[in-house]
Amino acid sequence: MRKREQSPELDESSILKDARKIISLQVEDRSRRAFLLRGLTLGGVAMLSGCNITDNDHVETALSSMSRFNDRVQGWLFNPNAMAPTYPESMITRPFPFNAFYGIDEAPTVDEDTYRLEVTGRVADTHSWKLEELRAMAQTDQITRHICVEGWSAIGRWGGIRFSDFLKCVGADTDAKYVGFKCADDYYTSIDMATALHAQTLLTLTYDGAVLPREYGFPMKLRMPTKLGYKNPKHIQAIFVTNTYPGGYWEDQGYNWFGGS
Ligand SMILES: Nc1nc2c(c(=O)[nH]1)N[C@H]1C(S)=C(S)[C@@H](COP(=O)(O)O)O[C@H]1N2
Ligand SMILES: [Mo]
Repeated sequence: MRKREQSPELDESSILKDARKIISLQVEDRSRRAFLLRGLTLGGVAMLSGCNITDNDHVETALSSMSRFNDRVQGWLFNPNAMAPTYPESMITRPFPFNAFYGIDEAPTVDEDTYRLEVTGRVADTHSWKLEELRAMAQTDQITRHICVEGWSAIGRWGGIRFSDFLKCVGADTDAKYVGFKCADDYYTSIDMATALHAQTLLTLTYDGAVLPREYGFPMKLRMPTKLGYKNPKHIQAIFVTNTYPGGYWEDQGYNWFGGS
């Protein structure tokens, strides 16, 4: 980046506030996060990003490239063989909390009979799936903790298809970087391939032994106990495999993209 003149509108405290938001790390590791954020000064950001930060546009560019850098580091640190904790049935949170970017009454109603799951991008088989076809695949169950950045966590039991089995079945290019999701409520997100292939990543069709209820994401929620709540898309309508960064609903507003351990 080219050296620029200092802009008089430069407001260090508001930039640092944005920096903290954009570069924020996962909440499970609060002490490390607090440490990193306390140590973050504007000079430090400039040094780390190799940029002379002098106006807001450049700050924005530097910070989002740092955030992408941060995602890459988290990707390198991700251990595909490390399992998230599982819990006994007695620890399930009842009732399980609802969360979305709207109220519970506005959760979308998806019609079971006309529903088709679209699968596109770097896959050999792009046919659209009926729910009954998905239910006919091998199913597995797990009790794990869901952690939301809004400050709550809850233990629940989800059942469905191991996502790595599904990706194999559609002939996905597992060397591709991303798997993206589009949802019935305009929500969207995307994940790294290593997490997509993790043994605990499930394409879930049930909650607590029954068909996934409307509020928890009928007909389908991708459940990843290694990632924060907002990375777990509900009401999935389309899945695509790609090398082009797809972002996400909250990620595009500054939440960390990797969003997990
Ligand atoms: N389609 C869709 N998926 C979504 C969201 C959403 O608004 N729409 N919110 C996310 C967030 S922030 C959380 S914490 C969880 C909440 O899931 P729950 O209602 O089953 O608790 O869903 C995630 N997946
Ligand atoms: Mo969340």
